[in-house]
Amino acid sequence: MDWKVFLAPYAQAVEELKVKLKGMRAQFEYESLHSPIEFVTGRVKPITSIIEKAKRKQIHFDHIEREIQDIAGLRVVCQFVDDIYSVVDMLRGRNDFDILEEKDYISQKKDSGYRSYHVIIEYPVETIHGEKKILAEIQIRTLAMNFWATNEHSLNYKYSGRIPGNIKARLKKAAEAAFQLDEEMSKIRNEIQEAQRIFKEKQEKEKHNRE
Ligand code: 0O2
Ligand code: 0O2
Repeated sequence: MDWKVFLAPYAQAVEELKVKLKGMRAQFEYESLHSPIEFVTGRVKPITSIIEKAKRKQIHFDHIEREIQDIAGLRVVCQFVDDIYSVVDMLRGRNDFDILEEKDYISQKKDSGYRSYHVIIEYPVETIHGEKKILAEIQIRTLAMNFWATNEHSLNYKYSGRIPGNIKARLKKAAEAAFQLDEEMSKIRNEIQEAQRIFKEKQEKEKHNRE
């Protein structure tokens, strides 16, 4: 298998979707509105991870395109839990891709403690051989969920997926703390946004005075 050729449309999709999702954030800024998007990242799954996942899930190489949904992966990180649902609504309203599946690991968190909202899309990429529809996974989560998932992911890597029991228990506690943090921040959301608005106005005034 020529991986470079196989992965090319995925790399293009990730770059295009990053521009599009970052563009949504920029539009909120132009209109001086609170952006439900804090930042956007994207990656093409490393070849070794694709092979490992295919083996683990017993997926034949001919079926990778359909059965591994996160070869192209985008991540949208939000400040507040409500923002996640605003982003999901906006994704549902777009005409440049089709949503195939939504996985709500927020109301139904995973056993590990993982929380996030996943949207699987079918995205058309224009190639020199015509249109190719590929699958991509958009993970939408808060800063707190992201902090937890990033650390848990590193530990999983360190322990090759077999995290010792005592650390697992700590991670579950940390997941509960992250959940509480999201709850508290939602409760004082208006206060936080007011503070951010005042800070931004002050910055803009100072910039204006300097020019
Ligand atoms: P900014 O605002 O100048 O930082 P790229 O191709 O470089 O645009 P890529 O390859 O996805 O994007 O880069 P990466 O390193 O994965 O990070 C993507 C963006 O997310 C970067 O911003 C990071 O600064 C931002 N980012 C990552 N972690 C955090 C975080 O914890 N908090 C915040 N606020 N931002 C974070 P940009 O797009 O380069 O622009
Ligand atoms: P990566 O690139 O290392 O993040 P699965 O059978 O669960 O492995 P599936 O069926 O594709 O995979 O679906 P799922 O669980 O909806 O989504 C998979 C992705 O969600 C994972 O990708 C992670 O990015 C994230 N994820 C799911 N569960 C957890 C978890 O418990 N902890 C963390 N940190 N992330 C999680 P990969 O394949 O692990 O790849």
